[in-house]
Amino acid sequence: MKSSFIFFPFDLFGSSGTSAGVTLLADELREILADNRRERLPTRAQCYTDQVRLREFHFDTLAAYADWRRQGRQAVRQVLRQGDFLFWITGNHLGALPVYDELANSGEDTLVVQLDAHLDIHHFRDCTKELSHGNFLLHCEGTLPPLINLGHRDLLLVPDYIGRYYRCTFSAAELAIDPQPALDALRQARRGAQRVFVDVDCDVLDPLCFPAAAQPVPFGLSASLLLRLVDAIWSPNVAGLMLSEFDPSRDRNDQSLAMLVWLLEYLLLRQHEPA
Ligand SMILES: [Mn+2]
Repeated sequence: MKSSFIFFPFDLFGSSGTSAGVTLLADELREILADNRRERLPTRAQCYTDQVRLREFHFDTLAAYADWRRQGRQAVRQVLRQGDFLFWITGNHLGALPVYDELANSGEDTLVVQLDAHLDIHHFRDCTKELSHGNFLLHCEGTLPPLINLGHRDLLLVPDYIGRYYRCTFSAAELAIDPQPALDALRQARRGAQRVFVDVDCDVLDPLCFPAAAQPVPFGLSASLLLRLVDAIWSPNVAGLMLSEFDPSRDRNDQSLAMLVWLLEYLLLRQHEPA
């Protein structure tokens, strides 16, 4: 199985500036692959270097945006049809909507595990009804796949409303007190689903360890807890990873960039290194 990276620098309707994060990560990945190819000594990276496909979108003109959702869906469909593992790297979280559109109506077979400070189903008086990065799940074309949220910090939404969209949620506060119930639930959930997608919004992390989130929210996850959760989800059924909300203009000494690059290389090894 190959790994297909789609760099989709969409950042309209919230968190403008995150498109630069997508471009930066695309440059980093190309550099890593080129470095790997130049190396003459054996490295672990050899297992994935020739298994990576890379495609980069550009939204430099108004016209390029006109058809963003359909174009995104097409790219997702193509990757999944080829049987590749999908790495969907996008600007704001709304940029993941084409993936959700493609996964809609697939029933119980497909599970999405979101790591996100927000439950993106906001509907309050001061929220726009128009599509935004805070409500985009309400705009999915079709029935949403079953969702699990990890790490939200929501203090407003009531459980009945959340339950309409999420199979279950584990807030950052619950995870801080005891992550075990979430780890157990993930291991069980991944066995029940034929396909699992992991959707990481960078603001799930604590601003102390990840300063470059476009909308920093306090009391986030530590990097090591993020790894524990990802490990609990990871299995051959995981078919894709979405990544969003990295705003490099807020970074400190490339600390957040280094974390994302490390995570991507780590996941490539998990995908391609023989067990
Ligand atoms: Mn978020």
